[in-house]
Amino acid sequence: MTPPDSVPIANNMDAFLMPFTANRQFKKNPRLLARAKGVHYWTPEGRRVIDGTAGLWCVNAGHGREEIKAAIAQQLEEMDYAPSFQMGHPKSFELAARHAALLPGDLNHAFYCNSGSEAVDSALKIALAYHRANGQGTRTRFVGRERGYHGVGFGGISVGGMVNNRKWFGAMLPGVDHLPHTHLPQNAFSRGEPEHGGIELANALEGIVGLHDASNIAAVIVEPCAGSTGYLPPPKGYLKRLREICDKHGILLIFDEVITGFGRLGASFAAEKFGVIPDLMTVAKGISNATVPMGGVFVRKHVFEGLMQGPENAVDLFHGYTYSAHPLACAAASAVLDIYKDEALFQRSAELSSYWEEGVHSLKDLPNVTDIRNLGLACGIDLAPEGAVGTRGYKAFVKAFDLGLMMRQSGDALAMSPPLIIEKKQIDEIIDIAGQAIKAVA
Ligand code: PXG
Repeated sequence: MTPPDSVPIANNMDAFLMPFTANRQFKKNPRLLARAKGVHYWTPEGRRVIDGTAGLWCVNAGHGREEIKAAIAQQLEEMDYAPSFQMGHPKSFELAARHAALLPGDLNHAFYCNSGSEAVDSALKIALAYHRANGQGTRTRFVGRERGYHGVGFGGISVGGMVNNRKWFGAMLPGVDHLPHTHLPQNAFSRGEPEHGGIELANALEGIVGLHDASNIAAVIVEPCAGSTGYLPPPKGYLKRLREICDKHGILLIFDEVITGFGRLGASFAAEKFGVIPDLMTVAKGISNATVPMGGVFVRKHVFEGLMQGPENAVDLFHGYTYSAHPLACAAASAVLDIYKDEALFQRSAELSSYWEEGVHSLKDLPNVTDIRNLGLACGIDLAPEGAVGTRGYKAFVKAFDLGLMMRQSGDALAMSPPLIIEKKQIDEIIDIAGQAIKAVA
């Protein structure tokens, strides 16, 4: 058959199986976005919606950046595509060198892919391959964390800890344990890093090591600040303690910085902010400002060198994607690095974070608000459930959209993470509309 004409069929939304969406409910009353610039979206009817979430935590430099557009257009003109298997193109090497220079410690080597999910599965595979190449092939187990989100590949859902993302999909990867999540009731309404429980929560890793023996454990993977589950900043000392335990037992530590990377926490990466260097780091989203899909795994020198021990003519890592280091993604990622630097956006995120903190905590006394968390330029707000879990959260999300604010909802937790170019008066507007939405669903 020949492809059909591109004439859209009015009002037929059925053909698109939408991801993470209540398809039938959505299609009865769709929320469509047709245009975006700066910190705003516009609906097809021309109604303006302020982007309180940087898309899905990804448009860190704001929408419609001319510099990124120009870089992508130029790359498209020069060369649309080139493979990265046994050949390469200059922009991929240039980008990796720029990322290495930005990253803390000796996270000096980059593997590229197309999404956060691919980054996570790639990191898990690199960890296994590294141990095997170093004569420790029994290290095959992984440790994730309850309420973790590491994308939707089989590796990612196995180490992840969000029950709805797991329960539909069978046995997943074998050999995975989970640390307890880090949301403690005694830390309610903390500002920034919570005070209590960091060391005890991290020490749970010793229990898992005691159960399986370190010689069987490949890696621990955590989000430095859990994002999708409603934004859970790490309690004080938690990440450092995890690092110590991993070091003691020769276990690789993976930070999933798909959300926390590229400025969200007011530093380049959480690793920099907390002074804890993981062995591997996964990124996506802000790496290309979401213009062209891209993900990556940054690895430390010892991991890279560990993979380079075979004969020189042998493939070092039997893993990669057709679109690894896609030229358009590399062009976009390089242009966005220029913007981050020229506009000092990571610093801007740090400078705005206390204003943001005041704003979000001003919602504390609104009806049904049971907890508020913030770190960097993002927050989570828990609402008391109304009947079935997620009902009140969904209503608040829809109400906010109707009032002109895009927020995220996970169950009855609301999350916000505006573009790093946000201005104070726009933060005021976000907080105002969020407050109205929360009151409206009381
Ligand atoms: N790791 C983390 C920490 C993430 O937040 C992924 C991996 C997967 O990335 P991809 O590119 O495969 O989607 C993510 C993605 C939300 C939301 O509303 C969060 C994500 C994606 C969609 C929605 O919290 N994070």
